[in-house]
Amino acid sequence: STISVIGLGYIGLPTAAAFASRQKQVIGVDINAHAVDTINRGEIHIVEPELDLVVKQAVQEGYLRASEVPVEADAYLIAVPTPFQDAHAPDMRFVRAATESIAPVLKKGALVILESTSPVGSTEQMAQWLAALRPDLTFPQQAGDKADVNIAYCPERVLPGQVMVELIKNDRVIGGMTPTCSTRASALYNIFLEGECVVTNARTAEMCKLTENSFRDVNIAFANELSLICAEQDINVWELIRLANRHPRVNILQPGPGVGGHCIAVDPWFIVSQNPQQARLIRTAREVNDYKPHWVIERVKATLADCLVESGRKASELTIACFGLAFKPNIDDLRESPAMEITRLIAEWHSGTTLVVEPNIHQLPASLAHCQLTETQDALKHADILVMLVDHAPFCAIAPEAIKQRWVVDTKGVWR
Ligand code: SAJ
Repeated sequence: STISVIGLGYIGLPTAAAFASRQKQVIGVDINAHAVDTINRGEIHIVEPELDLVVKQAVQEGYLRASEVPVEADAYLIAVPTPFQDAHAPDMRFVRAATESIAPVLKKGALVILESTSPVGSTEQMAQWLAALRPDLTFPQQAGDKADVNIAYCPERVLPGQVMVELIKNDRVIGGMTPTCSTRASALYNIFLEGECVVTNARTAEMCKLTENSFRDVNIAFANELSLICAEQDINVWELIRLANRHPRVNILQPGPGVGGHCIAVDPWFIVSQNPQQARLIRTAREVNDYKPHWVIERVKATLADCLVESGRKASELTIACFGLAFKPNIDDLRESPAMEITRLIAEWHSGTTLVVEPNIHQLPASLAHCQLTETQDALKHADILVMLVDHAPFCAIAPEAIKQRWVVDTKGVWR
């Protein structure tokens, strides 16, 4: 039997590789020709620990290949991005395009699984799109358990940076449109899953994914709000949280420069846009977290102002070094990264040099054309102001004696 994964990004490629590593024939499909060529050479176009080896072996042994066009398969997994549009409404264009691309090759007996984070009702919507394009087949919304095609929503919940472990170990929520859909989807994931398949319906599974990420967002917002309060009250927020967390029922997360990535900063909006009246706390948490980068910029500006007064130099003579661009530690993923946004705004406004240290990339993105990418030692030597944005392991390892600068804005509390 053949498994086809549509969308070979941070989720699709590891999933395709996991099936292929269990000796299943997997065809990965992506509209990005560069990704397809790279994978067919046995290489990867993203950074994720261990993924390169698994893909290399799967391609060499002939279990995994990539294609730009969908082919006939027994099971399809759709793992394409679902960003949001203006006013934070989910943008389902990629899911729709992926669904429509498999419709012509869909055969009787196929299983279609949506993995992309999606608003409640998306799986039913996908089934309707398919039914409209394939009147010759029956679907669960019409034929229930007797449908020619089975459909389920099965969200991923892997943590970037630990995908290859979490993909296999985490429990998986399986939301079939019918009990047969759930049974078939569970059997499919059990090919590589060591965690448990927990069965529910499609709508609950859709909401479950959104709930998990909203829970985390609300909790990070709590920590970020504390960091603003503590700055006003002259209290070290990291010490405060350490102390409060000694309580057996308190477990506060860590404040930072804001919330990034393509999940936590996005998914809560799907709940808010569908339930604007009810989702008040979830919306406020998003606003608190989205405000944090702007607060950090204000801190940098205030620090520069102090530095000007004390040093008697001009702003154009001062160098600011930003440590970290990624959306979280020890990865290369810059998507929706608050550190990127902060660095871009600093570089736009600062008349002197802006240095960037990001050990996980080799070239600065175009939006940071005015900055210079450099190494830690160089930045420590030349910068007047240090801005700590991402607690990458090498940054945490910098000895306090090595930091001679008096002017430090530390959003992660690692150089305190
Ligand atoms: N962050 C903080 N403070 C913290 C924890 C995180 O500021 O205490 C920030 C990070 O720096 C980052 C953002 O939050 O900017 C998100 O990072 P994360 O590690 O919380 O989550 P992601 O986006 O890498 O992955 C999340 C995970 N969801 C949950 O933990 C509930 C992952 O399991 C999901 O699979 C993933 O979203 C996804 O794809 O939806």
